[in-house]
Amino acid sequence: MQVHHEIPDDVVSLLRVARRVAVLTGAGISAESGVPTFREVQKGLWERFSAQDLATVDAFESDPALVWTWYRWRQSLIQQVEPNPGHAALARWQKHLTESGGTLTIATQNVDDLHERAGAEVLAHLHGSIFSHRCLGCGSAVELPAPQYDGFESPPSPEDPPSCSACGGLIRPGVVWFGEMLPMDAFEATAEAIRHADVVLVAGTSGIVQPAASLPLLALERGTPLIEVNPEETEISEVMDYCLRGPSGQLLPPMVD
Ligand code: BJW
Ligand code: ZN
Repeated sequence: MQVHHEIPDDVVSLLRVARRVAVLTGAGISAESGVPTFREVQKGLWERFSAQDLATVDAFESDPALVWTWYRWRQSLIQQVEPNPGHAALARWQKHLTESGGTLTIATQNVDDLHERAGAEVLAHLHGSIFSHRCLGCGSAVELPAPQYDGFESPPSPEDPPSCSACGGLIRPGVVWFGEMLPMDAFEATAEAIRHADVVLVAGTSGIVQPAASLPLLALERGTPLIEVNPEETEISEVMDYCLRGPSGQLLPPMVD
């Protein structure tokens, strides 16, 4: 593992010749847009809670209004922020590689839509989408517009989730909670992209949450170079060939252009 605060020449050369790039992103790539990450302490109403307290079926079943309101607040916040230069750089690089006959796949653990809004195509949303909904009881998909709260404030009081018109069950966000399976097609597509890549880039993830955190390890089977972009050391830094220490919004544009 080599740790760098600037982009070393051998990374520049590696990226210049890469034709098949697989990217795995996490909450850190959206941090500079103003979307809070999971391992940082939350603010306001949510200060007392961690992702592990809220992102589970048990939490939703025992206090549906609390968990629902957390998701409604996050939907509203995400709608009000913009993609940052990190998202934009990946979108540019994807377009450039695709036009020249290569590929750049993006698999994200994020439930936001900032990669798409920056103009990128996302291969896999490993943990689902915060803007989709389904019934907890019968699984029917439900369309609900995201709320628009004032600024980044939480809603003034907890709101109950709506109930399903077919079975009366509670409507839940279409995300993957702890203890739930990841969508198999998204997981398999990501594994395939990493197995066939000639460079794997991991940006803005703590590498704590499984099984997503183990996906980059598939690159080790073929000795594919692994590059991490993160201001901090992570659970998976040790297996990386290069750890580029800094915010993705600052490091990705010069890596790509
Ligand atoms: C920057 C930056 C900047 C800051 N630029 N970077 C093996 C061992 C132990 C436990 C398990 C295991 N296998 C499975 C488990 C259980 C569990 C798990 O992993 N637990 C861990 C806590 C240990 N996993 C699961 O339950 C998964 N399901 C599963 O395994 O199913 C099989 C099964 C079923 C039944 C029984 C048993 C097994 C599902 C995991 C679902 C995770 N869901 C969440 C919530 C999604 C919905 C929502 O958004 O609310 O997904 S949790 C949360 O963590 C979210 C994220 O996608 C995920 C990953 O977080 P991420 O993206 O890495 O963010 P952070 O906040 O952790 O890190 C941010 C990083 O950014 C940091 O490194 C910063 O330094 C960096 N950063 N600014 C670049 N500017
Ligand atoms: Zn239902």
